[in-house]
Amino acid sequence: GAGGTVAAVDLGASSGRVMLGHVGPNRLDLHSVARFPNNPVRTIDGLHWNILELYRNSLAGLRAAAREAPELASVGIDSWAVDYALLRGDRMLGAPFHYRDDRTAAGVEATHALVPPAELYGRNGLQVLPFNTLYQLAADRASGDLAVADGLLLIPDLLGFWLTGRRVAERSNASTTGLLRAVGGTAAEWDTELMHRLGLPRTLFPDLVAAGEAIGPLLPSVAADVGGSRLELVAVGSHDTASAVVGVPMLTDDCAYISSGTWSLVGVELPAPVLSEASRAANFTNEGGVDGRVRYLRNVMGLWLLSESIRTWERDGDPVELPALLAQAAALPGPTTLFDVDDPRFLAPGHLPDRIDGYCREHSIRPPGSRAELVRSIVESLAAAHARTLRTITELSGQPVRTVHLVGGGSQNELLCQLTADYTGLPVLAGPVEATAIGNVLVQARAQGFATGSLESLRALVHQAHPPRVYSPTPRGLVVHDNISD
Ligand code: ADP
Ligand code: LRH
Repeated sequence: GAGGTVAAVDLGASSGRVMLGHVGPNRLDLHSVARFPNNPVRTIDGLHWNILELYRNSLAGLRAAAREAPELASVGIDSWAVDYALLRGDRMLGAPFHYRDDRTAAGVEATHALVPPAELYGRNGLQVLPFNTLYQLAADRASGDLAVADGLLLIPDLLGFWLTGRRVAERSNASTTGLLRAVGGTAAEWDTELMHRLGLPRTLFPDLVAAGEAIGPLLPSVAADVGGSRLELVAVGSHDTASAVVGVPMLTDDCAYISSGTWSLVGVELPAPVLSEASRAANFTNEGGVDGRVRYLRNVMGLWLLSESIRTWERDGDPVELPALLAQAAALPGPTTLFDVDDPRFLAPGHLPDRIDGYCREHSIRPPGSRAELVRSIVESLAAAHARTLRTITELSGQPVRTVHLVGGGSQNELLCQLTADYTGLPVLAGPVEATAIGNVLVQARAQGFATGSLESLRALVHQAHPPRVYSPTPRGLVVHDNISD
């Protein structure tokens, strides 16, 4: 075919965007038609996503896309993982909880009392994160919310339901619920026995679809509003990290990736999951990817540490210019205070500069003084965590890693890219910034016949359209007081 045009709705934890992608045999052009912040809202019962605003902004973006490209063939939606809405009939039962809400701690204990963690890992292959969907559902069960619900949709599937009236669960995101059996391959199914043991009715969950399958046309009322009467919704890697990894321009199989945004997702792509006891002990995860691939990775706390610090300063009436602040941080002489970015105290929203200070005092290390020092400390500690995680991945998976790709918003952070190269001793290939939207676009384009081939050929197209920027490791004479163990 000669190619065509598709639209990606990509909702990250910090912002959303709608992008138009023109794809052909040798063509991949992308530009954004809408960008909007994603600001969660705390109400009396906890922290929620402003899902209606995200939907309204997504619709406005699709309207702009259809106006600009009347030939638009399809739309695909991805978002952050694990979160969901409960439904009764067609009605959403309250705004979805944010995964950083603290209602789930008891859910982890309650779940592990019913199914021991070692058995759970053998079934779902997931790292224990307190916000995995199954732990959130244990909290909903305890609160009684589950008793009044008859359906559940993960965030991208919820927006897809509002667009088309079709209820599905796309597999890559479903794998982050903890309720899919045997991730890897294209045959992963709901673990009905596990649901039964956890007291979760099978009927809550819609049927699974795979990335690349058509979901359906827009509802007439939506098509009239958006203006794209021929538009259909196509399932993509609806977990943003699944789409991001499709968009990583890896040309060889000795590559690791870091999807760097709110989180740093640090991992490799494998044909099958790693379910060893060592892997469980190191809290590595096996998430389902596009084309049955497995994302073997670990969540590292990520640029949340920086964005939440900035939010604190701005809330206190002090506007912050990120590029200027990063330049000041880069100009500081070392050595820097290194702290464990993955300490659980950093997960919840709040005053992160104070918490980092508290961590340092508790561990008898010098707390960062100025704002620039704090930023340097965050970025350098994050780079050190990237390197530690990559070393462990090589050990646990047996996969050699000679090149590190860093994609997402964090690929614009030169200090982070350079320090990641320095700490790993490996070349870091930075970009594209919009790897997630690119992966979303490419899976739709392949479904429409605008592109063909394996993920490898799609990635070659990404490499050609967005040649990554190379950061070579420098012998900085790093004093590695990296005494943090995994
Ligand atoms: P998410 O998908 O989790 O919302 P993104 O991939 O959009 O995250 O990345 C957001 C992050 O990118 C911000 O928190 C910020 O640290 C970083 N970032 C954005 N713009 C810049 C910039 N101009 N320079 C350096 N870093 C940037
Ligand atoms: C990144 C991400 C990550 C999940 C987290 C909830 O946006 O989807 O892969 O672990 O958000």
